Amino acid sequence: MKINNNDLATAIEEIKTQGYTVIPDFLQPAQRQSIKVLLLSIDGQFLGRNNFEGDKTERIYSLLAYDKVIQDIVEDKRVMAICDEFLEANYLLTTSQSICIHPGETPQPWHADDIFYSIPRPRPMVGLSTVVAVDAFTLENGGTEIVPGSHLWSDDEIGGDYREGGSERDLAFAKRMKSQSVALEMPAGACVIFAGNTLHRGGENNSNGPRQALSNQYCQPWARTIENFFLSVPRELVREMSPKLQSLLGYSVLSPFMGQVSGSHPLKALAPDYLPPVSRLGQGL
Ligand SMILES: O=C(O)CCC(=O)C(=O)O
Repeated sequence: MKINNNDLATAIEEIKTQGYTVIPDFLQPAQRQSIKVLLLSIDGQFLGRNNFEGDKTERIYSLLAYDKVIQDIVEDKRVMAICDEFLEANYLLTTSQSICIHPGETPQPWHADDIFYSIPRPRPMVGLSTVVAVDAFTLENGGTEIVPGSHLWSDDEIGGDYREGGSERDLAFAKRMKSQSVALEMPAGACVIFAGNTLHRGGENNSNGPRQALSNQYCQPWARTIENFFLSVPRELVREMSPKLQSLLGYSVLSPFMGQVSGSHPLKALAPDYLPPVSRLGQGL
């Protein structure tokens, strides 16, 4: 499969060796335009509630539920081909969100997206993340910063709990990460795809304008997802989605039966007249 000028094999090799790869012209111009219109149309202030989400950063979760244009990006064939390489069959979408970093935002704490899974490092990735530049990422506006090769590091090489904090050790860690990182300068429409165990962060926005991005992330079919899509994406919407999207949202099983619903395949729960067996009790059904 061709991914811009590179082939799929090159992208996979880059993720294996450096922890990430960039697809420069990932979005078609019309797609990017639709995303901009969509994000402007979603009412509400979704400012972050902590330093990780970002006090001056807006996030809209379960983004794929808002529009088909996001759904198409979630199941983009190039991304799926890379997920197929690194994740087990029936992998899941773990989050789908927009990330708009506003002027004045400070850098995010360094982290790996699959930090939640308490499996000692070094270890294979549990997830695979994408960050799509809806606006161009520059050195000034908070483009993603990434530490090449950090997906291979052990817990000892990282140096303990690295999530956040102002202790001397945390500050020394942040300084070391900064010196080893690259700030991704990407044209609008580009996408970085990285292993879930690669250290990275959203950068600080010292520009005058917002830095809009979106991030779809995927995980192993046996891992708990960051977002609970069963509750956030109405079933009537899921019914209209492609089989691949339904599978990504958890209407699938890890063979032979993880994810089953009262002994049945979860797709059966999408039928309009579906009632869980327990609800049929006493109803003569
Ligand atoms: O916004 C970015 O560039 C990265 C954000 C990120 O890493 C996260 O929120 O987990």
